Amino acid sequence: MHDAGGRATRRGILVGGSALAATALLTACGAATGHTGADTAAPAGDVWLYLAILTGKMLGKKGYPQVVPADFTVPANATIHCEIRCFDDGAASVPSGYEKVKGTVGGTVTLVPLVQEVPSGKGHTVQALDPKKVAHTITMTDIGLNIPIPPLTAVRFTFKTGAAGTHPWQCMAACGTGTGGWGGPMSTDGWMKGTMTIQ
Ligand SMILES: [Cu+2]
Repeated sequence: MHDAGGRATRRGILVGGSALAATALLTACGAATGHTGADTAAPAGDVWLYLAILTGKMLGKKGYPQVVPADFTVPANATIHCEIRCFDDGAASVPSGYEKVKGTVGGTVTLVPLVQEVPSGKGHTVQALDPKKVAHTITMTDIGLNIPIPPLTAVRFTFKTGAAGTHPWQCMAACGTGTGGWGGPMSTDGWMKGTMTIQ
């Protein structure tokens, strides 16, 4: 399932013809230990993690937004600088509380608008989003991490990992198909749910 999704993603991007999105995607697929971001400085030894959120339209699979990669690995006992570029332009309803940032260093995320698919400016730092402006979340209940993600935005934050283990994540914004928007990608591994492995 994950492999099939990944192949569909890469094919969809190439068909879509978006070089910028493809660049973001390839970066995301690197899943990023030790990769230094070109546009943001980090202290040596810190770890970068890049994720992208692509739309069903980009992927050629209507109604199926996808976090790419949905399964990713980060080192144990490390400081992780994460950027999630959300190319989705629409919001979805989110249960009360999931619009709040939880589990990051400082309890905040920095929101940088995407202009022509590229982060533009320094953005602004928040502890929560307007609940009506959440497109997706990456939520790991077991470690208390909740990252609300608005449309067409790069979300930047830092978090610290503990011991090795696996942690499932689930999007809590009803971005899928079917009743209440909780079907399709929301209930399918590799799309709006996946696993973070700490090793
Ligand atoms: Cu979602």
